[in-house]
Amino acid sequence: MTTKVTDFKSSQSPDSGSNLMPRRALLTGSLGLAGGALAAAGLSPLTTRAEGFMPPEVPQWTKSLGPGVLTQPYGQPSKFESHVQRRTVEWLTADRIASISFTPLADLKGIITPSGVMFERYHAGIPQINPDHHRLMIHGLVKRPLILTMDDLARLPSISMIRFVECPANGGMEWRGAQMDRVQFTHGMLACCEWTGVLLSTLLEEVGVDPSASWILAEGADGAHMSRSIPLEKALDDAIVVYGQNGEALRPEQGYPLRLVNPGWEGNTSIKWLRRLEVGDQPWFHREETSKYTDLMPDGRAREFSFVQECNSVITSPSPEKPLKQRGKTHIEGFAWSGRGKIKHVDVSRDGGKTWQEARFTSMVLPKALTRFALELDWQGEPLLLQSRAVDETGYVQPTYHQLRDVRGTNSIYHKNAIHTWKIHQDGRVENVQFV
Ligand SMILES: Nc1nc2c(c(=O)[nH]1)N[C@H]1C(S)=C(S)[C@@H](COP(=O)(O)O)O[C@H]1N2
Ligand SMILES: [Mo]
Repeated sequence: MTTKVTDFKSSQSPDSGSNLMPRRALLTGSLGLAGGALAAAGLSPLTTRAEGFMPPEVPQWTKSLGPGVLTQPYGQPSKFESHVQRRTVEWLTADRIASISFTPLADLKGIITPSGVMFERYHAGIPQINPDHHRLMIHGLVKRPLILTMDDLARLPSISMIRFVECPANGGMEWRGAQMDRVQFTHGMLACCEWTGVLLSTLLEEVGVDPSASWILAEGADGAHMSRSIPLEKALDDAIVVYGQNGEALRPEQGYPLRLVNPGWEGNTSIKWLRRLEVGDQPWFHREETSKYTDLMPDGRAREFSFVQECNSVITSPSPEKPLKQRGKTHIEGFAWSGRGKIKHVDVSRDGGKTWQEARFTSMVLPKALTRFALELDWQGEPLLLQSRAVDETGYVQPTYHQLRDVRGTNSIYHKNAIHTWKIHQDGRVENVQFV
């Protein structure tokens, strides 16, 4: 066996590049030997795709020196991962200044969204803010109005928490029947990061809130001056004024140097580039809570201040981006999340909701955070209608499209959390289908 391996190595010509493909012809000639050696050792390739890249071959990168330290003072993902990127739906917005890009959910590992691929939503582009010049003003119904610098904020007690941020327009295109061809577009206005900053309640203690106060206005320093009214109750609960994301400073796209994060609530309320907090005794009824971010109900009335992102889930593999490449054992994987707390359990159906099986969690189960689930699948080429249905700790069950439309009609844009269906074709291709 050892001799054979040595023979095989010495039989190869030197490879000029690190790519193995040019040697493929050579390898094919030697495969009988390699295959024989493997079989003798009780080994066989797990997939047919492994052919031609099998031990005992030694690839070029193992026989040479690579780039040294500080080749990239700030590291980047491997070039082979360049398909993992934000993407936009071109017809969705007229201009990239006021637009949205989507998180590549199908390629995420674990529950943390890397900062570089978190979805971005701007109403006036990204302001380039010098943190030394940034100020946060807190005023209104308070005893001691304050203007804080970033240094002032750094001196206050900090806290870190892993929480999702989701735009309530996530899935909105599907309300009207647009069947997007990637899970990135059906569900990718969603991300989950570790956020570090100061609890808003800590700041409110510093300024001393007047007993008559009940609402807070948060305003951004971008050209849109984007603003939302937040009930004082949320501000005193878990709202956090954030300067850190996934172990480093916030990214400019995410609000550098300072943003609000309202865990579990409409992403729209998590004001980026935060420059002003005003304490008042009623909401301000600004643009983003009247003209936008309300839900037009079937009776013609509009639901407003629908803050909570209700329980939702989606299968990320298989998905249009992750077709089934071969028959046999694999597993179904996805994300579940709820703006009301922890996920209690997730069921998966292969037959469009007729029968369900409980999935298992493959990550930590944190409140208001993405949670991963998985279920084994032994696929023999039969067509499937895959669905996931999440239940949160309040007992809320993710609705079907039918149930959601019964209550909300067809005029909504926001808060679509219906059970999603992927059709798996016999060739393993995955299609987005709306299935009641
Ligand atoms: N100042 C400001 N804050 C903002 C926005 C904005 O355009 N300006 N967009 C909001 C919207 S609609 C969403 S969904 C979230 C998205 O956060 P992200 O861009 O970090 O993903 O930011 C919110 N905060
Ligand atoms: Mo949003």
